[in-house]
Amino acid sequence: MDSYDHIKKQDAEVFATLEGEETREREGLELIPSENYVSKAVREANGSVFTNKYSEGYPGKRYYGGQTYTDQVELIAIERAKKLFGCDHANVQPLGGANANIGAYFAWLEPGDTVLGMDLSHGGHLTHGHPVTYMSKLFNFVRYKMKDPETGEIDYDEMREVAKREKPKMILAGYSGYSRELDYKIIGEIAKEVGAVAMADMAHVAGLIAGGVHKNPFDYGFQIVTTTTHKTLRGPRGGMIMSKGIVSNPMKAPEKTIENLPTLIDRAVFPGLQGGPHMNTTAAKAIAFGEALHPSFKTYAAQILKNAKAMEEVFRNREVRMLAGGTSNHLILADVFGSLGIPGKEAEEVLDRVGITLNKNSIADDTRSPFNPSGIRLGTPAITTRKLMEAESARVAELMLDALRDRADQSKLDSIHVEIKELCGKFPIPDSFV
Ligand code: DSN
Repeated sequence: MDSYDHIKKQDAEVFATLEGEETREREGLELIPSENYVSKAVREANGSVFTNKYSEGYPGKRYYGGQTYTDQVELIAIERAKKLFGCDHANVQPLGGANANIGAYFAWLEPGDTVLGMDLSHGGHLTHGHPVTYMSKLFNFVRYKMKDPETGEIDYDEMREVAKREKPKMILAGYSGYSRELDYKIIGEIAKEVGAVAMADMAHVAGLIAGGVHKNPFDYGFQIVTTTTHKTLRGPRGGMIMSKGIVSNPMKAPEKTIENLPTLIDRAVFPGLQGGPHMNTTAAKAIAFGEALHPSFKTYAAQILKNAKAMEEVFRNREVRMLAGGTSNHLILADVFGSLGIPGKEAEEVLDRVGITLNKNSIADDTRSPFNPSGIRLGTPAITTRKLMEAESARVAELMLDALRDRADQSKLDSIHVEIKELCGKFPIPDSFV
């Protein structure tokens, strides 16, 4: 356990929550596909003195004094991000993935403009224009879907048709509940045909792209790529926007052209959307990007996929329906209501009781409510960080399905919980990844 000496001395109430969370993470398996365990170095940076500093503006152009080291650390983060993803520009200031997406919209779109994105129940994300978001009131979001939820193939013909009809200013590739890879080449071509900017929200798969096991949208003509820095990328909670184009002085408003996207993005993030960036998080991002540039990250990314495949095989053998017919990335979306008669909410609760954390999730065209949907979503980034391999991943999938089957039998659940704890003991959360 981390020492947290000062917190312990000063604030017993908060200390108790830290202690509880640390035990929960140590003794349970994390299968939420958007979560991961960061290294101690990332956590140290996140809790560092940089949290004290205001740094509105950009390196060399700040509105407050005392920026020698904040400038240095932000430049390190930017250079590493550019190297990792092969682009001209990175804005590392977005406080999260939602801010990154909103910043990208504000950089390029005018109110009333149309965005073509993935249907939300087919895997798209809230920030891609769900009716509950403010963005959906500002911009007009239209949708593309899977052709067939059993294979996961996207209906690219329909995408082209909708794009020609609706004339979007932006086509958005990205998802949080889709288990295949998108065809960036076709999406990039469609965007070009209709004169739209191609933007990828790679939040879920950033680590897979950084590790070279998934394609990089920048290689297929995409102009903007947003991401979170946690999830598969294994950094601190935060966001980032990358682009191709001319990087120029963010203090001067440029003409609205594709080439000027980097500067349009900088100005959209600050002063357009945010105030002071969180420099402690920027330092932690810099460290995480350094870790992702290390050769070992390629092995990590490849193992995430192998582990997901091992779990997929168990689900298939036990005849549990998987959306998109399985997985080609780090996540699986399983229709537990359709296959096992267990609603997603109950499945999540049963698995929590045996030390397995995942989340309930809507499935394509779900008729159940989002709060008690038909599916569960699970993924392998965090267990792969713990160094579980295919055999252990398959065993975890077996134990999950056993727990769901035997959910009324407490003694069976208890023995599954014991096995999960033993597995956690054998595969502790590492402090360092390089
Ligand atoms: N909340 C994230 C996820 O779990 O996919 C997306 O923002």
